[in-house]
Amino acid sequence: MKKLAVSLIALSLAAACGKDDSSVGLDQGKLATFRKALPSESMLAAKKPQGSAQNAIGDPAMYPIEAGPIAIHINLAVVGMVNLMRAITDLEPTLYNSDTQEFLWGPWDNDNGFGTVAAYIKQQPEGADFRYVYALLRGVGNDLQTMKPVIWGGSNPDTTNPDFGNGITLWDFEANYEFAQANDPDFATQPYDRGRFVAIYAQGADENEPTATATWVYAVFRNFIGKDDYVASADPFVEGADLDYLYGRYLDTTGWNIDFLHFAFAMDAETSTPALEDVSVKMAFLNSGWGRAEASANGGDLVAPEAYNVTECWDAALDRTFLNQVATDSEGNPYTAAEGVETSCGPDVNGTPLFANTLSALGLPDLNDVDLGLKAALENAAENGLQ
Ligand SMILES: [Ca+2]
Repeated sequence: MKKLAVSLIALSLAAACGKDDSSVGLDQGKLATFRKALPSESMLAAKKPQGSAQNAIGDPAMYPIEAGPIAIHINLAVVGMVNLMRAITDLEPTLYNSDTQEFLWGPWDNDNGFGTVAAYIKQQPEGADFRYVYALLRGVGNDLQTMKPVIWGGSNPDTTNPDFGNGITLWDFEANYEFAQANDPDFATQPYDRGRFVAIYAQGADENEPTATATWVYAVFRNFIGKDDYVASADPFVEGADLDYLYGRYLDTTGWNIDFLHFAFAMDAETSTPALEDVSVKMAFLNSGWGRAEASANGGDLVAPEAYNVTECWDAALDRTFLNQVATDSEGNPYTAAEGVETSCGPDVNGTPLFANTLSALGLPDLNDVDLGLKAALENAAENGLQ
Protein backbone atom coordinates (compact mmCIF):
# COMPACT_ATOMS: atom_id res chain seq x y z
CA MET A 1 0.00 0.00 0.00
CA LYS A 2 3.01 2.27 0.24
CA LYS A 3 2.55 3.64 -3.23
CA LEU A 4 -1.14 4.26 -2.84
CA ALA A 5 -0.75 8.00 -2.84
CA VAL A 6 1.09 8.09 -6.11
CA SER A 7 -0.81 5.44 -8.02
CA LEU A 8 -2.63 7.96 -10.17
CA ILE A 9 -0.21 10.84 -9.95
CA ALA A 10 1.60 10.04 -13.18
CA LEU A 11 -1.74 10.31 -14.85
CA SER A 12 -2.36 13.80 -13.51
CA LEU A 13 1.04 15.11 -14.46
CA ALA A 14 0.62 13.75 -17.95
CA ALA A 15 -2.73 15.48 -18.15
CA ALA A 16 -1.11 18.73 -17.08
CA CYS A 17 1.28 18.51 -20.00
CA GLY A 18 -1.61 18.03 -22.37
CA LYS A 19 -3.73 21.00 -21.34
CA ASP A 20 -4.75 23.62 -23.83
CA ASP A 21 -5.05 27.24 -22.84
CA SER A 22 -8.44 28.35 -24.11
CA SER A 23 -9.62 29.51 -20.70
CA VAL A 24 -9.11 33.26 -21.07
CA GLY A 25 -11.98 35.24 -19.57
CA LEU A 26 -12.99 32.82 -16.82
CA ASP A 27 -14.36 34.33 -13.62
CA GLN A 28 -11.33 33.85 -11.35
CA GLY A 29 -13.30 34.70 -8.20
CA LYS A 30 -15.87 32.05 -8.95
CA LEU A 31 -13.11 29.59 -9.81
CA ALA A 32 -11.40 30.23 -6.45
CA THR A 33 -14.72 29.62 -4.67
CA PHE A 34 -15.30 26.36 -6.52
CA ARG A 35 -11.78 25.14 -5.78
CA LYS A 36 -12.60 25.43 -2.06
CA ALA A 37 -15.05 22.59 -2.54
CA LEU A 38 -12.09 20.19 -2.41
CA PRO A 39 -11.28 19.09 1.14
CA SER A 40 -8.05 20.27 2.69
CA GLU A 41 -5.49 17.84 3.99
CA SER A 42 -6.03 19.18 7.53
CA MET A 43 -9.67 18.07 7.41
CA LEU A 44 -8.92 14.50 6.47
CA ALA A 45 -5.50 13.48 7.71
CA ALA A 46 -5.34 11.67 11.07
CA LYS A 47 -2.82 12.81 13.64
CA LYS A 48 -0.75 10.30 15.54
CA PRO A 49 1.05 10.56 18.87
CA GLN A 50 4.34 12.40 18.45
CA GLY A 51 6.10 12.22 21.79
CA SER A 52 6.56 15.77 22.97
CA ALA A 53 9.29 15.11 25.53
CA GLN A 54 12.52 13.12 25.58
CA ASN A 55 12.64 10.45 28.25
CA ALA A 56 15.06 7.56 28.32
CA ILE A 57 13.24 5.76 31.12
CA GLY A 58 10.71 3.06 30.35
CA ASP A 59 9.87 0.97 27.32
CA PRO A 60 8.29 2.58 24.30
CA ALA A 61 4.56 1.99 24.30
CA MET A 62 3.22 -0.41 21.63
CA TYR A 63 0.05 1.21 20.45
CA PRO A 64 1.31 4.68 19.57
CA ILE A 65 3.87 2.90 17.37
CA GLU A 66 1.29 0.56 15.86
CA ALA A 67 -1.11 3.42 15.24
CA GLY A 68 1.49 5.09 13.08
CA PRO A 69 1.40 2.79 10.05
CA ILE A 70 -2.39 2.64 10.03
CA ALA A 71 -2.71 6.40 10.29
CA ILE A 72 -0.09 6.69 7.56
CA HIS A 73 -2.05 4.34 5.28
CA ILE A 74 -5.24 6.33 5.79
CA ASN A 75 -3.39 9.58 5.31
CA LEU A 76 -1.75 8.34 2.13
CA ALA A 77 -5.17 7.60 0.72
CA VAL A 78 -6.75 10.91 1.65
CA VAL A 79 -3.72 13.07 0.96
CA GLY A 80 -3.11 11.27 -2.34
CA MET A 81 -6.69 11.91 -3.35
CA VAL A 82 -6.56 15.56 -2.28
CA ASN A 83 -3.25 16.17 -4.02
CA LEU A 84 -4.36 14.49 -7.22
CA MET A 85 -7.56 16.54 -7.45
CA ARG A 86 -5.64 19.71 -6.64
CA ALA A 87 -2.90 18.98 -9.16
CA ILE A 88 -5.52 18.98 -11.90
CA THR A 89 -7.90 21.66 -10.68
CA ASP A 90 -5.04 24.09 -9.95
CA LEU A 91 -4.60 24.24 -13.72
CA GLU A 92 -6.66 26.69 -15.71
CA PRO A 93 -10.01 25.06 -16.47
CA THR A 94 -10.95 24.27 -20.02
CA LEU A 95 -14.34 25.95 -19.67
CA TYR A 96 -17.08 27.10 -17.35
CA ASN A 97 -20.56 25.89 -18.27
CA SER A 98 -23.05 28.44 -16.92
CA ASP A 99 -26.02 26.16 -17.64
CA THR A 100 -24.73 23.42 -15.35
CA GLN A 101 -22.64 25.77 -13.13
CA GLU A 102 -19.60 23.63 -13.68
CA PHE A 103 -15.91 24.17 -14.23
CA LEU A 104 -14.42 21.52 -16.45
CA TRP A 105 -10.80 20.50 -16.90
CA GLY A 106 -10.10 18.46 -20.03
CA PRO A 107 -10.71 15.99 -21.44
CA TRP A 108 -6.99 15.79 -22.09
CA ASP A 109 -4.99 12.97 -23.57
CA ASN A 110 -3.11 11.05 -20.93
CA ASP A 111 0.24 11.45 -22.69
CA ASN A 112 1.99 9.25 -20.19
CA GLY A 113 -0.35 6.32 -20.50
CA PHE A 114 -3.59 5.65 -22.31
CA GLY A 115 -7.02 7.21 -22.71
CA THR A 116 -8.20 10.63 -21.61
CA VAL A 117 -8.60 12.45 -18.30
CA ALA A 118 -11.09 15.10 -17.18
CA ALA A 119 -12.23 16.68 -13.92
CA TYR A 120 -15.11 18.87 -12.87
CA ILE A 121 -16.34 20.87 -9.91
CA LYS A 122 -20.04 21.58 -10.15
CA GLN A 123 -22.29 23.76 -8.00
CA GLN A 124 -25.50 22.06 -6.96
CA PRO A 125 -28.94 23.64 -6.69
CA GLU A 126 -30.02 25.07 -3.33
CA GLY A 127 -31.23 22.32 -1.02
CA ALA A 128 -28.93 19.61 -2.35
CA ASP A 129 -27.04 17.54 0.23
CA PHE A 130 -23.79 18.98 -1.06
CA ARG A 131 -23.26 22.50 -2.37
CA TYR A 132 -20.56 21.20 -4.71
CA VAL A 133 -19.75 17.88 -6.29
CA TYR A 134 -16.48 17.03 -8.02
CA ALA A 135 -14.97 14.12 -9.90
CA LEU A 136 -11.93 12.87 -11.73
CA LEU A 137 -12.93 11.02 -14.88
CA ARG A 138 -11.14 8.59 -17.18
CA GLY A 139 -12.15 7.65 -20.67
CA VAL A 140 -10.95 6.77 -24.13
CA GLY A 141 -12.20 9.79 -26.07
CA ASN A 142 -13.53 13.30 -25.60
CA ASP A 143 -17.15 12.37 -24.90
CA LEU A 144 -17.65 13.16 -21.22
CA GLN A 145 -20.80 11.04 -21.10
CA THR A 146 -18.76 7.90 -21.62
CA MET A 147 -16.04 8.77 -19.09
CA LYS A 148 -15.99 7.01 -15.72
CA PRO A 149 -15.36 8.66 -12.32
CA VAL A 150 -12.43 7.21 -10.39
CA ILE A 151 -12.62 9.91 -7.70
CA TRP A 152 -15.91 11.44 -6.69
CA GLY A 153 -16.90 13.74 -3.85
CA GLY A 154 -19.46 16.18 -2.54
CA SER A 155 -18.87 18.97 -0.07
CA ASN A 156 -20.22 21.93 1.84
CA PRO A 157 -17.24 24.22 2.31
CA ASP A 158 -17.47 26.89 5.00
CA THR A 159 -17.34 30.26 3.27
CA THR A 160 -15.64 31.92 6.23
CA ASN A 161 -12.89 29.39 7.00
CA PRO A 162 -11.06 27.35 4.35
CA ASP A 163 -10.36 24.59 6.88
CA PHE A 164 -14.00 24.20 7.90
CA GLY A 165 -16.73 22.31 6.13
CA ASN A 166 -18.02 18.82 5.57
CA GLY A 167 -18.29 16.32 2.78
CA ILE A 168 -17.86 12.85 1.40
CA THR A 169 -15.14 11.53 -0.85
CA LEU A 170 -14.75 8.24 -2.73
CA TRP A 171 -11.58 6.90 -4.28
CA ASP A 172 -12.70 4.14 -6.60
CA PHE A 173 -9.58 2.06 -7.24
CA GLU A 174 -11.81 -0.66 -8.59
CA ALA A 175 -13.27 1.57 -11.32
CA ASN A 176 -9.73 2.59 -12.20
CA TYR A 177 -8.73 -1.08 -12.32
CA GLU A 178 -11.67 -1.99 -14.55
CA PHE A 179 -10.94 0.92 -16.84
CA ALA A 180 -7.31 -0.18 -17.12
CA GLN A 181 -8.33 -3.78 -17.69
CA ALA A 182 -10.41 -2.69 -20.67
CA ASN A 183 -8.00 -0.12 -22.08
CA ASP A 184 -4.42 -0.42 -20.87
CA PRO A 185 -2.38 -2.21 -23.56
CA ASP A 186 0.16 -3.07 -20.83
CA PHE A 187 -2.46 -4.25 -18.36
CA ALA A 188 -0.99 -7.74 -18.05
CA THR A 189 2.28 -6.38 -16.67
CA GLN A 190 0.98 -3.36 -14.74
CA PRO A 191 -0.08 -3.70 -11.08
CA TYR A 192 -3.16 -1.72 -10.03
CA ASP A 193 -4.74 -0.97 -6.67
CA ARG A 194 -8.07 -2.70 -6.11
CA GLY A 195 -11.07 -1.90 -3.94
CA ARG A 196 -12.48 1.38 -2.72
CA PHE A 197 -11.98 3.99 -0.01
CA VAL A 198 -14.86 6.20 1.15
CA ALA A 199 -14.70 8.87 3.83
CA ILE A 200 -17.07 11.39 5.30
CA TYR A 201 -15.66 14.26 7.25
CA ALA A 202 -16.59 17.42 9.08
CA GLN A 203 -14.46 20.13 10.63
CA GLY A 204 -15.79 23.23 12.31
CA ALA A 205 -16.52 25.11 15.49
CA ASP A 206 -17.90 22.95 18.26
CA GLU A 207 -21.60 23.64 18.62
CA ASN A 208 -21.41 23.82 22.41
CA GLU A 209 -18.14 25.73 22.56
CA PRO A 210 -17.86 27.98 19.50
CA THR A 211 -14.22 28.85 20.13
CA ALA A 212 -13.19 25.18 20.00
CA THR A 213 -12.63 23.20 16.80
CA ALA A 214 -13.94 19.70 16.29
CA THR A 215 -12.86 17.34 13.50
CA TRP A 216 -14.48 14.07 12.45
CA VAL A 217 -13.55 11.53 9.81
CA TYR A 218 -15.33 8.24 9.31
CA ALA A 219 -13.82 6.08 6.60
CA VAL A 220 -14.05 2.58 5.21
CA PHE A 221 -11.78 0.58 2.94
CA ARG A 222 -13.45 -2.36 1.24
CA ASN A 223 -11.67 -5.15 -0.64
CA PHE A 224 -8.56 -3.04 -0.76
CA ILE A 225 -5.43 -4.56 -2.24
CA GLY A 226 -2.45 -2.29 -2.72
CA LYS A 227 -0.84 -2.74 -6.09
CA ASP A 228 2.48 -3.58 -4.42
CA ASP A 229 0.88 -6.14 -2.15
CA TYR A 230 -0.27 -9.08 -4.23
CA VAL A 231 1.05 -11.58 -1.74
CA ALA A 232 -0.62 -13.51 1.03
CA SER A 233 0.03 -12.01 4.43
CA ALA A 234 -1.60 -11.35 7.77
CA ASP A 235 -1.18 -7.64 7.14
CA PRO A 236 -4.72 -6.23 7.11
CA PHE A 237 -3.74 -4.00 4.21
CA VAL A 238 -2.55 -6.81 2.00
CA GLU A 239 -5.30 -9.24 1.17
CA GLY A 240 -8.58 -7.65 0.17
CA ALA A 241 -8.54 -5.57 3.30
CA ASP A 242 -11.68 -4.26 4.92
CA LEU A 243 -11.03 -1.57 7.46
CA ASP A 244 -13.37 0.72 9.37
CA TYR A 245 -11.91 3.82 10.87
CA LEU A 246 -13.10 6.71 12.99
CA TYR A 247 -10.87 9.65 13.75
CA GLY A 248 -11.62 12.78 15.69
CA ARG A 249 -9.83 15.74 17.15
CA TYR A 250 -11.00 18.32 19.61
CA LEU A 251 -8.95 21.49 19.93
CA ASP A 252 -9.90 24.04 22.53
CA THR A 253 -8.74 27.61 22.75
CA THR A 254 -6.36 27.06 25.64
CA GLY A 255 -4.24 24.84 23.40
CA TRP A 256 -5.43 21.51 24.75
CA ASN A 257 -6.26 19.03 22.08
CA ILE A 258 -7.38 15.47 22.26
CA ASP A 259 -7.23 13.05 19.34
CA PHE A 260 -9.16 9.79 19.26
CA LEU A 261 -8.97 6.90 16.82
CA HIS A 262 -10.82 3.66 16.41
CA PHE A 263 -9.85 1.04 13.84
CA ALA A 264 -11.66 -2.23 13.28
CA PHE A 265 -10.47 -4.89 10.87
CA ALA A 266 -10.05 -8.64 10.51
CA MET A 267 -6.60 -10.17 10.91
CA ASP A 268 -5.01 -13.40 12.07
CA ALA A 269 -4.36 -12.36 15.67
CA GLU A 270 -4.75 -15.85 17.16
CA THR A 271 -2.55 -17.83 14.80
CA SER A 272 -3.49 -21.40 15.72
CA THR A 273 -5.49 -21.54 12.49
CA PRO A 274 -5.63 -18.98 9.70
CA ALA A 275 -9.21 -17.92 10.50
CA LEU A 276 -9.29 -14.16 10.93
CA GLU A 277 -10.22 -12.58 14.21
CA ASP A 278 -12.07 -9.28 14.66
CA VAL A 279 -9.57 -6.78 15.92
CA SER A 280 -10.49 -3.44 17.42
CA VAL A 281 -8.01 -0.76 18.43
CA LYS A 282 -9.14 2.41 20.16
CA MET A 283 -6.87 5.09 21.43
CA ALA A 284 -6.85 8.67 22.55
CA PHE A 285 -4.01 11.02 23.27
CA LEU A 286 -3.69 14.46 24.73
CA ASN A 287 -1.57 17.16 23.06
CA SER A 288 0.08 14.47 20.88
CA GLY A 289 1.54 12.74 23.95
CA TRP A 290 -0.08 11.16 27.02
CA GLY A 291 -2.62 8.57 25.98
CA ARG A 292 -4.48 5.34 26.41
CA ALA A 293 -5.20 2.44 24.05
CA GLU A 294 -7.81 -0.29 24.38
CA ALA A 295 -7.48 -3.20 21.98
CA SER A 296 -9.44 -6.41 21.65
CA ALA A 297 -9.55 -9.55 19.51
CA ASN A 298 -12.43 -11.99 19.34
CA GLY A 299 -14.29 -14.10 16.79
CA GLY A 300 -12.41 -16.28 14.30
CA ASP A 301 -10.42 -18.88 16.25
CA LEU A 302 -11.59 -17.30 19.49
CA VAL A 303 -14.95 -18.79 20.39
CA ALA A 304 -16.81 -16.66 22.94
CA PRO A 305 -16.12 -16.16 25.75
CA GLU A 306 -12.54 -16.54 24.52
CA ALA A 307 -11.02 -13.11 23.86
CA TYR A 308 -7.94 -10.96 24.21
CA ASN A 309 -8.10 -7.52 25.71
CA VAL A 310 -5.21 -5.13 26.14
CA THR A 311 -5.04 -1.74 27.83
CA GLU A 312 -1.96 0.41 27.55
CA CYS A 313 -1.12 3.89 28.78
CA TRP A 314 1.83 6.08 27.92
CA ASP A 315 3.32 9.39 28.93
CA ALA A 316 4.32 12.50 27.01
CA ALA A 317 7.46 10.73 25.76
CA LEU A 318 5.31 7.80 24.54
CA ASP A 319 6.89 5.56 27.15
CA ARG A 320 4.59 2.96 28.61
CA THR A 321 3.27 3.63 32.10
CA PHE A 322 0.73 0.81 32.26
CA LEU A 323 0.02 -2.41 30.36
CA ASN A 324 -2.71 -4.88 31.15
CA GLN A 325 -3.23 -7.96 28.97
CA VAL A 326 -6.19 -10.21 29.65
CA ALA A 327 -6.76 -13.54 27.91
CA THR A 328 -10.16 -15.05 28.60
CA ASP A 329 -10.40 -18.82 28.18
CA SER A 330 -13.31 -20.93 26.94
CA GLU A 331 -14.71 -21.13 30.47
CA GLY A 332 -14.61 -17.39 30.89
CA ASN A 333 -11.61 -17.38 33.23
CA PRO A 334 -9.45 -14.28 32.78
CA TYR A 335 -5.65 -14.63 32.78
CA THR A 336 -4.09 -11.28 33.46
CA ALA A 337 -0.57 -9.98 32.97
CA ALA A 338 -0.03 -6.42 34.12
CA GLU A 339 2.84 -3.95 34.26
CA GLY A 340 2.42 -0.81 36.29
CA VAL A 341 -0.80 0.48 37.77
CA GLU A 342 -3.73 2.09 36.05
CA THR A 343 -3.60 5.13 38.32
CA SER A 344 -0.34 6.04 36.54
CA CYS A 345 -2.40 6.69 33.39
CA GLY A 346 -1.93 10.45 33.51
CA PRO A 347 -1.65 13.27 33.06
CA ASP A 348 -3.10 14.68 36.22
CA VAL A 349 -6.11 16.83 35.45
CA ASN A 350 -7.75 18.51 38.41
CA GLY A 351 -6.11 16.03 40.75
CA THR A 352 -7.11 12.84 38.94
CA PRO A 353 -5.19 10.82 36.34
CA LEU A 354 -7.05 11.50 33.09
CA PHE A 355 -6.40 8.23 31.27
CA ALA A 356 -7.10 6.04 34.30
CA ASN A 357 -10.62 6.42 32.93
CA THR A 358 -11.74 4.20 30.09
CA LEU A 359 -12.12 5.94 26.74
CA SER A 360 -15.83 5.31 26.99
CA ALA A 361 -15.98 6.90 30.45
CA LEU A 362 -14.15 9.90 29.03
CA GLY A 363 -17.04 10.26 26.59
CA LEU A 364 -14.92 9.69 23.50
CA PRO A 365 -16.96 8.39 20.57
CA ASP A 366 -16.03 5.19 18.75
CA LEU A 367 -17.16 3.24 15.70
CA ASN A 368 -20.13 1.89 17.64
CA ASP A 369 -21.48 5.44 17.81
CA VAL A 370 -21.62 5.82 14.02
CA ASP A 371 -25.21 6.02 12.81
CA LEU A 372 -26.16 2.65 11.33
CA GLY A 373 -27.81 4.17 8.26
CA LEU A 374 -24.71 6.20 7.55
CA LYS A 375 -22.50 3.17 8.07
CA ALA A 376 -24.62 1.11 5.67
CA ALA A 377 -24.50 3.89 3.05
CA LEU A 378 -20.72 4.16 3.22
CA GLU A 379 -20.24 0.41 3.13
CA ASN A 380 -22.50 0.20 0.10
CA ALA A 381 -20.50 2.89 -1.69
CA ALA A 382 -17.23 1.20 -0.76
CA GLU A 383 -18.40 -2.23 -1.89
CA ASN A 384 -20.31 -1.23 -5.02
CA GLY A 385 -19.06 2.20 -6.04
CA LEU A 386 -21.35 4.92 -7.34
CA GLN A 387 -24.69 3.41 -8.35
CA1 LIG B 1 -6.67 -17.06 13.55
